[in-house]
Amino acid sequence: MPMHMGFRWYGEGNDKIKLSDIKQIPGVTSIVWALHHKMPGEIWEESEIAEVMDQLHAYGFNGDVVESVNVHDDIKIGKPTRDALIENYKQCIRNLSKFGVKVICYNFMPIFDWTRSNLFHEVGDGSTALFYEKGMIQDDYNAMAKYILDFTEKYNMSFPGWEPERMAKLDQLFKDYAGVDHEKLWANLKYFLEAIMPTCEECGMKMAIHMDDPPWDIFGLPRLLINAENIDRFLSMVDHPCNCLTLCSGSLNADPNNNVADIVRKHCDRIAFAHIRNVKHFDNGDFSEASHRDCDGETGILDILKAYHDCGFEGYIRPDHGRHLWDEGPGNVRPGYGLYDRALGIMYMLGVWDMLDKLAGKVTVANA
Ligand code: DNO
Repeated sequence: MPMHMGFRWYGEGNDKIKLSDIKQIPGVTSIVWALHHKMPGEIWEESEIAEVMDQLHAYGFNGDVVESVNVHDDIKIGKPTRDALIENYKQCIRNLSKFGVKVICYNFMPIFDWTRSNLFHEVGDGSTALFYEKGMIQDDYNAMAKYILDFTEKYNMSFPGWEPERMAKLDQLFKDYAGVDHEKLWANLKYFLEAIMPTCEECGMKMAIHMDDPPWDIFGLPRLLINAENIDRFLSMVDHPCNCLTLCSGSLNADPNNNVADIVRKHCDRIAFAHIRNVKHFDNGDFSEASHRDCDGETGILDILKAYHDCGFEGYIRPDHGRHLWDEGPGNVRPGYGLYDRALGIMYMLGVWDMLDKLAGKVTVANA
């Protein structure tokens, strides 16, 4: 069985890109989706899941991968309320599995999901991309959050992991996390995973933790999924086939010391979901996102794809953030999630993959 090519879609009424657009990109079989109106801790009801699945099936896509079912802060902090919230999480796993979902992507980053200082940075060729200016993400978390939240408010959109309801309580959240250092966070992650593994096993669900983005502590908050050593620790801490990775090449490679291809070769059987994103580094620690073409960044896209191919990867893979091209700009595109560059990324990835198949004497079969 080959790997499954996916495309992230934010849902009817929440994404300008239509399923009929995605259908025209060669090779896509899987829509990576979520119920974006759900707050962390809420149960995803069967009727809500069924509605999305019907939309996907109407175009012949599967909805095997959900990104993300977000984990409530109380679980990450280790508050007494966590047990009830974990029960709700288990119910989400059960409900999703009834509709064929096989992989849940999630993250265990305190307070903030992915973090950038500029959502539309000029790349130099007329396109724009997400940008991280190290100096801007140092002390003032309120200023950073304000930049993101002003944007989402202005353009009437919400970003996953940046729910305004949570962000409104930012100072309180920081207080709640005050006692949570790296070791405490590891312990709380272990507690969460050990509690849900039996349900995952029962349901055939793989939990695929996303890498921390960027892969270092920010604003004094600990981050765990940041390098090969910590990935080893994570996988052995709960050594269960349902405890898997969303190996995000761009998140990890924001730290140029990380070699993603080596991690693929070491842990291929525990990678349920692969995100392919390319990053260009600057000497002062800033980084910009780049096209998927290997030589446009320093992530080693060709080595990574070769590693997946050599390992016989049969999981799900998707292009990650793309640049904003042509008529895409603030107001008409979700930052990082335009149509064009991700479609180009898919063609690049499939071009490489098909050639690797051919060199290995395998026949590539088109999707129906
Ligand atoms: C950003 C994404 C992340 C990812 C979550 C997973 O574009 O890669 O927001 O979905 O961290 O929980």
